[in-house]
Amino acid sequence: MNRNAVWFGVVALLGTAHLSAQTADDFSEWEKEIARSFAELDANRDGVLDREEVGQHPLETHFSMADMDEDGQISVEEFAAFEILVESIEAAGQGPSI
Ligand SMILES: [Ca+2]
Ligand SMILES: [Ca+2]
Repeated sequence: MNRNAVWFGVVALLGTAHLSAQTADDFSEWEKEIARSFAELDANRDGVLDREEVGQHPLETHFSMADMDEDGQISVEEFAAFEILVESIEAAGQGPSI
């Protein structure tokens, strides 16, 4: 199993946990929030984030981790998956803060 397959498995698990913990309304609010944060970072509006756009955002430090398909850009799906991961870590109250 390669690294990406492991990652997608982890994200799928976390996503399921995330969904079950919230109502559908909360989830669509969360989706909107993700889309808004993503749009704020996507300075050139090409629908993906590159390292330059991520800039000072905490995501910059973890760029290669968030970039699951290793194409050098963060898609909205990768961004959402990364946010779920960060929230899960924070909710668990363990690990380094991201
Ligand atoms: Ca962009
Ligand atoms: Ca990518």
